[in-house]
Amino acid sequence: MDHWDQFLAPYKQAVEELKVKLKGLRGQFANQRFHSPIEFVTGRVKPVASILVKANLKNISMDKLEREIQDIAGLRIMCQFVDDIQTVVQLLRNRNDFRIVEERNYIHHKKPSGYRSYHVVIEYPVQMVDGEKKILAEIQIRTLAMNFWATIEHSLNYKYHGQIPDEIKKRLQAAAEAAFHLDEQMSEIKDEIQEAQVYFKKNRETSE
Ligand code: 0O2
Repeated sequence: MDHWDQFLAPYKQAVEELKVKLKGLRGQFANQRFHSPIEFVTGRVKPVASILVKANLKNISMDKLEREIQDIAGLRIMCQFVDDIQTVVQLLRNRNDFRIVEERNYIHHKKPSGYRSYHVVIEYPVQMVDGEKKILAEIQIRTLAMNFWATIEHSLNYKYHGQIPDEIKKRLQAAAEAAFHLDEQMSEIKDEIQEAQVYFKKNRETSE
């Protein structure tokens, strides 16, 4: 096993475990026939190249990676409605299998790029063969519209090596506002949408 495999092993374990746990929450809501505040969950371990770029950018020495790069293990929870985000955050606060270290609300305080999301940094204990290892993981919680925007902006950032031309930047900022407006509109007809979803699900179940 090389140095990076060894370093990343607890992070890989944590991402797999957390994906199961968070997807489990979604399943529990579905079983109880409640609206699930969780639409879907994804997770990834940050690639070594990205860890090195971030460390370089933020002047973080190799011995401080574990503490200072908080999203080596990253989970993402997508929600249908903005209100669902607080419900999910509360669900996370109520758990006792990890400890919340920090919360960053980029919904009330959007980033200059237009980025909106709620970040929760947790300390998660992983059971390894040589004992328990506590690692940091970042859970990003956002609506489907916020996720759509962030995914597009992330690929443009990659394409332009972090230097998106001003004209495109402006369009992205406007698109972020449009996405937020879409979320607001959907929230206004939330009850109507949820009723339709329950009706749709019932009908599908009886016809199966
Ligand atoms: P990747 O490829 O997603 O892993 P900083 O990076 O300094 O802004 P910090 O302290 O690392 O911030 O924490 P923050 O901002 O809570 O979390 C960083 C992560 O949030 C990023 O990870 C992205 O996933 C997401 N993010 C933050 N700002 C933006 C943005 O403007 N646009 C998009 N698309 N995503 C953003 P990485 O490491 O950038 O990359």
